[in-house]
Amino acid sequence: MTPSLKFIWTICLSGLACFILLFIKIQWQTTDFVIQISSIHNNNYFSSSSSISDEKFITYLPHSGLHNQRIALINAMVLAKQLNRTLIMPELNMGRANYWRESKKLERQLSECPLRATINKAAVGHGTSCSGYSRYVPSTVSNVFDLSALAPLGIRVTQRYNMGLDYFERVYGASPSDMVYIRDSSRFSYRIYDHRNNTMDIKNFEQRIDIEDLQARSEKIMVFGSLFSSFRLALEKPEWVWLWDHLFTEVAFHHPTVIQQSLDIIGRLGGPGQFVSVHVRTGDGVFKHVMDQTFEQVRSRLSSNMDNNDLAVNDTTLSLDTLDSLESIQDPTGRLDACLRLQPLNPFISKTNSTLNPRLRLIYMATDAPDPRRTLHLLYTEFPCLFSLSDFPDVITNTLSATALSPFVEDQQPSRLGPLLFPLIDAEVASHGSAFVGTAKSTFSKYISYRNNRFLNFYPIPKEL
Ligand SMILES: Nc1nc2c(ncn2[C@@H]2O[C@H](COP(=O)(O)OP(=O)(O)O)[C@@H](O)[C@H]2O)c(=O)[nH]1
Ligand SMILES: *[C@@H]1O[C@H](CO)[C@@H](O)[C@H](O)[C@H]1NC(C)=O
Ligand SMILES: *[C@@H]1O[C@H](CO)[C@@H](O)[C@H](O)[C@H]1NC(C)=O
Ligand SMILES: *[C@@H]1O[C@H](CO)[C@@H](O)[C@H](O)[C@H]1NC(C)=O
Ligand SMILES: *[C@@H]1O[C@H](CO)[C@@H](O)[C@H](O)[C@H]1NC(C)=O
Repeated sequence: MTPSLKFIWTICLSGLACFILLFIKIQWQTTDFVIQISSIHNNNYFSSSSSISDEKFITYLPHSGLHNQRIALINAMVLAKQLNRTLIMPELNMGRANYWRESKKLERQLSECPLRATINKAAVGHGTSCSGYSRYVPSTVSNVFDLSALAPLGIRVTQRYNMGLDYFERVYGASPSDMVYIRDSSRFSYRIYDHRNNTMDIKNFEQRIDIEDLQARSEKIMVFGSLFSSFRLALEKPEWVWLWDHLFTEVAFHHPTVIQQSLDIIGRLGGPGQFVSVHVRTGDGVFKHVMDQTFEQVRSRLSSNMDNNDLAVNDTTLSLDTLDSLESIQDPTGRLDACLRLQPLNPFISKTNSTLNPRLRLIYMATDAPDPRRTLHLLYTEFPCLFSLSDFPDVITNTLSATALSPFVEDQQPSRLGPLLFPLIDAEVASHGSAFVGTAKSTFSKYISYRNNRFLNFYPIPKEL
């Protein structure tokens, strides 16, 4: 027995040593990262780093809202893996969306407009060549997204620190012959297929590109135009389908302020899985239309689950006393306390409170509606235990006053990034519901839905809401 014990000790000790080495390496990399960030404005920083290596790269031009940028990023990560190239991640725009433009124009806009916007707002107004960039807020990708899933998958990424036209020459020492451009002249110009025999439909794209043709290119840097759209990649092989889904689930918003503030709200809602969540998109015309549909689904989810348990309770059995006493509490904090007292103690352990009317279920609503208690008051009347971010004013204050949110905006006072984190906090809280109902066709809802599935896989919750 002694030798095997010795063996175990050896394993443990070498494991520990590896861990320490890894830790030191991570620390070192972190420091390195900080150095890179602090020298964003130092144009010469990278010029010496262009090494003679056979490493090859891909990159693309970002545009549109945050969720669309995220989809493009995930498409690019899958391509990086398929092509065994390092992905040069362009900056993320956390602010108002810029529009898709044909590659050459978009490339020029990205190189000039964000900077111009910080100098002179009028230079990026309507009718200028920079229209659409007045509220562009760049950030590094890792500042916003959790990229820890990439390394174990063998996906290499690096951050692009500015969008200058001479970037590849300056940083990678690339000459024109080292570059290959896959430009797009329309929003849906090319769809990329994962193998030649893939017969999936081209959908609304104009041109087909096979991955084999991209793999055959030997240029050092491959620059795509737009990579946005969930349909950009025609993936048929199970490993690529899996990869896309996996990245869509794992590459999550992980900004420290987002995590802290959403944990705060989740805790006050009784903890993860103690509430139902819903995403109600009201902003655009399209979404306004589906709002009723969303709530119809919430109603049916709430009541069908009660039915399943043979606990059908209709409005006549809803204790009027309970409702009255809840409605008399105007202050959201007091209301939340009262609602929490009605909820099942812990759905992870106990069954639903059999006397709880579905209308009294605790619900967290992520929404883009301004002042939802006023604009969506009918919903609050129907569901007295409905809460949203606006009911947590201290979270809002903390988020707004969080400092040094991004190396790109740290000199901005007040921080321009702060308010842009609200949607991310909404999404994070909603991901922790025991059930989630989203708004049809919203990419924002799709994100929450994937994250909610992930959460439920980690913490299986009894079938009822
Ligand atoms: N605070 C907050 N903002 C939201 C919410 N839903 C949508 N928004 C805003 O609306 C934008 C949605 O645009 P996008 O990300 O392209 O998703 P989609 O239009 O729903 O597919 C988000 O970036 C937010 O600014 C929400 O639940 N809470
Ligand atoms: C993938 O790229 C890396 C870095 O350039 C290289 O070292 C490696 O050999 C490549 N792998 C394959 C299978 O080509
Ligand atoms: C594509 O189809 C041809 C003919 O059916 C077959 O010989 C070939 O192996 C297939 N290639 C791939 C990558 O599936
Ligand atoms: C509601 O429940 C009560 C008591 O169980 C029953 O008498 C009544 O018919 C129900 N009403 C509806 C609309 O289902
Ligand atoms: C269940 O809900 C009722 C009100 O509907 C409440 O009186 C009771 O205390 C709750 N029970 C538990 C165990 O929370």
